[in-house]
Amino acid sequence: MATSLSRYLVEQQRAKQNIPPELRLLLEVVARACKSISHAVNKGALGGVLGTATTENIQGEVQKKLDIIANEVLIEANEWGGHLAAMASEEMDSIYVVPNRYPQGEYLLLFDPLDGSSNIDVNVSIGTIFSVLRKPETSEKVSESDFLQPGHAQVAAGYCVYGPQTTLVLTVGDGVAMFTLDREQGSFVLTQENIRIPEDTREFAINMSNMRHWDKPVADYIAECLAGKTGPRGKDYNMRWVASMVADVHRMLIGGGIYLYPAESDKPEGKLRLLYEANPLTFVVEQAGGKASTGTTRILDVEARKLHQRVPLIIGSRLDVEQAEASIQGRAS
Ligand code: AFP
Repeated sequence: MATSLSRYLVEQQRAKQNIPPELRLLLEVVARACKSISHAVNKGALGGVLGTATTENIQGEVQKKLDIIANEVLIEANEWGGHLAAMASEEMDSIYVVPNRYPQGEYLLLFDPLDGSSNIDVNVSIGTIFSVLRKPETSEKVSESDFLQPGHAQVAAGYCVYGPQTTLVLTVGDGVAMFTLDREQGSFVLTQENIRIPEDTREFAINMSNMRHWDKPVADYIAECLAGKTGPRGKDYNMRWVASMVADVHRMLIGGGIYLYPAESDKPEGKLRLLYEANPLTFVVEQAGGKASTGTTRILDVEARKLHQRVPLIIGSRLDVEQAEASIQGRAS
């Protein structure tokens, strides 16, 4: 019999005591919200959800209607269950504290409700990324500083890709499991456990049109990949760039590869957000045997100083990330 997400979580808790009931509720609610977002994405033009809203988010990016819808779905689904103290999102300037009319729980939830917004209207894979932290015991009244924890403090993380299939990928710090949405049953069904990323691959993902903004070590590393079999890396690489990190990272989770969004001269801090993009994807990738780095520091050890902090990101197959790090740090690889 197929294993549903609920059954998987219950059985994990029974065997390993690693998913207390509040965390299980939280993960089930996030999955339910992803199901609703998946339905909205699927309806597309028929649901009137495509196109741009009139608002901008904190990063000055014009919001798509679906960015706002996905954000609202996640907030509404999660605010009343008693499992959360507060939430933070790419689409909200500051944190959303659970209203007084509901009980407050011990967890904090961060999310990018819809990663890859530029792909919404053109029917290319997009996704939701989420990270779960425990509210620090020292804090009585929840505040933004409670969210500023290093990535290694995450208790759970994952993402949902809305592509040809809707796929939920999850870690609670004990390996990575993947669930596929069965639309007829209306539930996520376990389709792969103990996912491992191939250690060494021939595929990279980077936005080549930004080449003129890269630091020399990054440019040199990519030039070596492009040099192919007769170059220093001794193999022919393939390149992909979906422009939805969640889809690019999912591709490498299954087939291996390396994704880079480095610091660039016009984006010295990088483009991606530490707390709700880089950290959760890194938690998943590390749990699958991969690696993620700024080029000099493990992503999960980066100090979080502000909610919407950006970070340069190199993530994927272990050996490839180590080679990119070595190039950037001027070590022979
Ligand atoms: P949007 O969600 O604003 O489209 O950004 C997506 C993203 O953060 C990441 O998912 C992509 O890999 C990357 O940005 C694409 O960046 P470019 O637009 O520079 O290619």
